[in-house]
Amino acid sequence: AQLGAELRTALDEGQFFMVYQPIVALPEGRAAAVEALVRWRHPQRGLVSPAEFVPVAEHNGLIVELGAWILRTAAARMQAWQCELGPAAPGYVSVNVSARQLSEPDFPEFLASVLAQTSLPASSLTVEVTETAVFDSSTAMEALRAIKALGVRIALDDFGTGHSSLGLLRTAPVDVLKVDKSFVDDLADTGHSVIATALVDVSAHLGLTAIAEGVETQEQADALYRMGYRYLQGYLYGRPEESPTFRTPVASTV
Ligand code: G
Ligand code: G
Ligand code: MN
Ligand code: NA
Repeated sequence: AQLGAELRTALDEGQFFMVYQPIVALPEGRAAAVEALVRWRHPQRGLVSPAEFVPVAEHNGLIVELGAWILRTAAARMQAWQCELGPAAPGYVSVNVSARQLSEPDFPEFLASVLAQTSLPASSLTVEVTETAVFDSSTAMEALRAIKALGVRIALDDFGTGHSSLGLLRTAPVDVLKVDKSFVDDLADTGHSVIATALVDVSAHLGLTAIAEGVETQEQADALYRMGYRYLQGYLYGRPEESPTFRTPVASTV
């Protein structure tokens, strides 16, 4: 309850800020995209993890206002990079959207207004939703279709950790599959590596872009590349930072 009450103050006093982590395209090694992640600089507690406060904000409903701030901030930042860097800018920014936000009836309309206000092309924005958010709500599928109609891409985040359904990949208007870090962590395990291979194959056949998350070592990157992954994200290529620089290439060739 304490943290919940403090979230209101945090929004009013500007204690939140965004960090951005590169999503790298191989073999060139350029930053094809960035994922936007929120951080909270608490005046007493220091940095509080979103793993801690996002569920609280979901519960008390403040995620709608916080999520709106996150989308506006990330879209404006992406637009600024496009102006400053031109073709050297990442292709799109990927923003996490919570189940509660997605279930707001006017969410697609809100997204459209953010694009208009920031002059960001719809194709430069992707929203990340979890499979659970899509399954748990009767209106999520409708929202996804409306988002898609704007020209905004949709990524299914943390794939493989929830009630993963391959059927969902076919029926939901999904463009990007983010394969959860848990598979990448343990590629030495045959079961994990078989699933990671299956997911990149399914993605290719369904016309989805597969992104492997949580890549920390060159060995993992090499193994994922051999499986067919061409988009990787993780500490190996860069931590989430307030002001990332998009040097090319970010990655060494596999
Ligand atoms: O960045 P980090 O690993 O600390 O994030 C922890 C968790 O918080 C992850 O599940 C991530 O998806 C979530 N998260 C981070 N930033 C955002 C955000 O801007 N919006 C939402 N809804 N969740 C976020
Ligand atoms: O749930 P979601 O995938 O949005 O959350 C991404 C989280 O993973 C963020 O908190 C981010 O900081 C974290 N992260 C990104 N890359 C790595 C990595 O290589 N290793 C670890 N341990 N965490 C990572
Ligand atoms: Mn994510
Ligand atoms: Na994820």
